[in-house]
Amino acid sequence: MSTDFHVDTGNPLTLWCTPHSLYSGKVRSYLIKKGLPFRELLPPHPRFGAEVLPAVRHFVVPIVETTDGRFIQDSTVIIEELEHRFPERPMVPATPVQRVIATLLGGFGSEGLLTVAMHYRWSYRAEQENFLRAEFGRAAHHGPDREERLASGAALMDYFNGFLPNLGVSAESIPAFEASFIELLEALDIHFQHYPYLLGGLPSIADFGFMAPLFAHLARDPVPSSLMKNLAPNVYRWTERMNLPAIADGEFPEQASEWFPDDQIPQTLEPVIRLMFQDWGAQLLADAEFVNAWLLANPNVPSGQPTSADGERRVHPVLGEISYPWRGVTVNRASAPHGLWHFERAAGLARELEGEAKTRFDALAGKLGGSEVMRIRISRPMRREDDALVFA
Ligand SMILES: N[C@@H](CCC(=O)N[C@@H](CS)C(=O)NCC(=O)O)C(=O)O
Repeated sequence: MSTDFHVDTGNPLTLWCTPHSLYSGKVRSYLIKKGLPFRELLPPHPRFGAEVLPAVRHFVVPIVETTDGRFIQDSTVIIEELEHRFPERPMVPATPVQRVIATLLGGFGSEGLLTVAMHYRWSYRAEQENFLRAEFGRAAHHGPDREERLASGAALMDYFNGFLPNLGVSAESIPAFEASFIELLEALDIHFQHYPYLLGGLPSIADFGFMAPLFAHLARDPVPSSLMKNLAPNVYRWTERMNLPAIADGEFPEQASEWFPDDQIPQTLEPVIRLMFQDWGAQLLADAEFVNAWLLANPNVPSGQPTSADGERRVHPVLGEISYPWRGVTVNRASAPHGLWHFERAAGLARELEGEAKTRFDALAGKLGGSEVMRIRISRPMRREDDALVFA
């Protein structure tokens, strides 16, 4: 698979995915950059219904099937498990501040930018209807009949389209979400003119998290793709680079294929981190307040119960409704524990920092508007278990 690095896994892994899926884009670029051989299969394949669905018990992608017959769901868990199995060429920074920042950015990409990605896919549906039908069709139907596949795509689209209000998209909030996205594109475009990846010359979990929204939706769907190409061509180029096996890029001939030295965070990344604290932080603070109140009102939730209000296992569990001020508007949306789970993975690492690393991280968070966010505590831990998010 890779031209400059290759891990011999015996047999290739299988990535159950679709080309237009947000979290599949994250795992695909991870497998490519990690140098792990894999093949892709899509849900219309008969083995999906016969073997994958009974194992995972959600109709969902991405799922990685390992050569020892395990099916792993959740893009973050997949990366964690494969990092454990294949420790060569690590994708999680080893130094303390970079590790916290990479985990935070990976979470921001994976969950904090979901609304923007879904907004540009669905609020502009009419302008990109045929493309979306074809893409959703690929996920639902194999075969040469074009009309049949478009019809299958249309049926699936109505289900996903329905997610939008849960994510806080409304006529009032749309201008704020679009402004936040354009600011992020601008900050990233400057950074990617200096460096090929978020943490320098080597991709990390930060880049893979960002690939979730920035590839399948925002770089591929016609309306946001045109916006990204015109406003932030370096970001578009990064999405291409992230799907190439080579780590080095000829545009940066002097760049060593490694993370920034001495645990540094470069100046060009600071505006991106500031936007993360501001824009994802507002949601995390509202989610944390809601979840802590919910846990107070539901003290007898048993360990292992899924983090949905009704206790059911869901791909995107919801505990209730939240409402919070952000960028001059009110966002009304579902409270999404998955975002807090991501955040807590980073916040837990931040709390373990000691000495000079702690001083440096606290100073960086303070300078970039993150002190209040970094104080968030959830009164009960959450974990992934049996392919679902549960209370510990
Ligand atoms: N937390 C999961 C989310 C996976 C997910 O949302 N997958 C989408 C496609 S990108 C899906 O299949 N959703 C089905 C559903 O939400 O019912 C992950 O990181 O893998």
